[in-house]
Amino acid sequence: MTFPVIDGGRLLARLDAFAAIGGTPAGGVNRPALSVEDRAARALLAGLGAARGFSVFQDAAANLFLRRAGADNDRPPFLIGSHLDSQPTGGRFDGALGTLAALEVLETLEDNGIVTAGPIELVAWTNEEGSRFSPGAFGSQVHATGAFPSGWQDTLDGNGIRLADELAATLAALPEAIERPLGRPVTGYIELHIEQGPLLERQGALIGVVEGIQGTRWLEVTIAGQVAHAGTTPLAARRDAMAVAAAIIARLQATVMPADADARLTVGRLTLAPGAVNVIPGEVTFSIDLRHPNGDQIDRLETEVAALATEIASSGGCRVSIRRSMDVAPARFDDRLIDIVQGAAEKRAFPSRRMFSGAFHDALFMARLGPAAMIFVPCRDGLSHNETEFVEPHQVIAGAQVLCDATLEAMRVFQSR
Ligand code: HGY
Ligand code: MN
Ligand code: MN
Repeated sequence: MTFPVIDGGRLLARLDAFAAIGGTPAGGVNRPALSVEDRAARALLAGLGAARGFSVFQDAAANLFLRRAGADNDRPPFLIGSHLDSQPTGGRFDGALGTLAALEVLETLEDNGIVTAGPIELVAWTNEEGSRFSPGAFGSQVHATGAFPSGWQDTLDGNGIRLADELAATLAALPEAIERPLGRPVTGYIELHIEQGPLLERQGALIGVVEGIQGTRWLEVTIAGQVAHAGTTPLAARRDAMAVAAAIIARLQATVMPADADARLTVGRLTLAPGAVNVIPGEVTFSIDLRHPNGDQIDRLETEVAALATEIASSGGCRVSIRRSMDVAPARFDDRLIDIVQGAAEKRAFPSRRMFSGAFHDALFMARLGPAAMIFVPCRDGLSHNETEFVEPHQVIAGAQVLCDATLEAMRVFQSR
């Protein structure tokens, strides 16, 4: 089997073109899921695919698929891809790299007239980030489970805009896309992504052969106290929701991660009401992002958070309520596919290392449907979810080349049985 060389220049130019959609003055990208910017990126991707003769589909979750036919198109497709939505202060590579590298693979196969046993499809998943609408990995979860998360119609973004309305508008914005049913069988899935951490760079490795992803659980904690006058209310009479929230967050930061090197706890969003300088806050809501490689430990951490929040809230005369807004268990990838990725890196003499992912990805859900694996490339200083996110051109090209080689080998193994 020949393994064609991808067109690195074309891929780098594509990354620049997409980075301009929602591009920020600091050189990052603000392309929230299902926004006008997201729709513009989707339209550009669909247009590029259609121009190469790939058929364009989208499902009810607005997951976008570009399909390249194979010899036998009754076989389930092999999927490669990632996501186009970004964090508000995101980087130009998170998600876009894997999506555009997948397009580069399809075009390289087309340029070289390679006929695969079955079809291959690029997928751009809807709302991987979850920063505008919870939960994250929304599109891949709907694809893998065949159902929308319960209560999803009531989900609002920070401006009170409904997820359901933005989803409908996104579907309508791509009338040329053929509608397809949710959750169809796949032969396998490989996703290229930046590591978003420092390990590869520190060890001088070019390729991360990802063996699995840790679990993630998002909590929304609401503290209810009493709105009162800042000047006339003595300490003993205060039910200060902000003072209680601050005490809870300080105690969590002082205890959770120092006690367990594998645990990750982040408070990334906090809102309070009424928000006046001289009024004691009556209500505070804050997010907790909990992660751990071991699912049981996530349960333990959630129990700890609930107990600690209840104790501190009651001592401050406040009530506390906690709601889960995302919950994905750890996933282990397919050993055969991991070995194929490793083999592809070695064939190109790219230094590689095996590793786990601290970030969640759509591959989490795809691992429930069939063989899945991921390829990482380093990012400068391990920084991501940051506008200065950067990947060297040779690292971009190496990652896409390994994606192309591993995909061809995986299709040979998994699609010709
Ligand atoms: O939050 C995550 O792990 C992913 O980068 N969205
Ligand atoms: Mn991502
Ligand atoms: Mn991300």
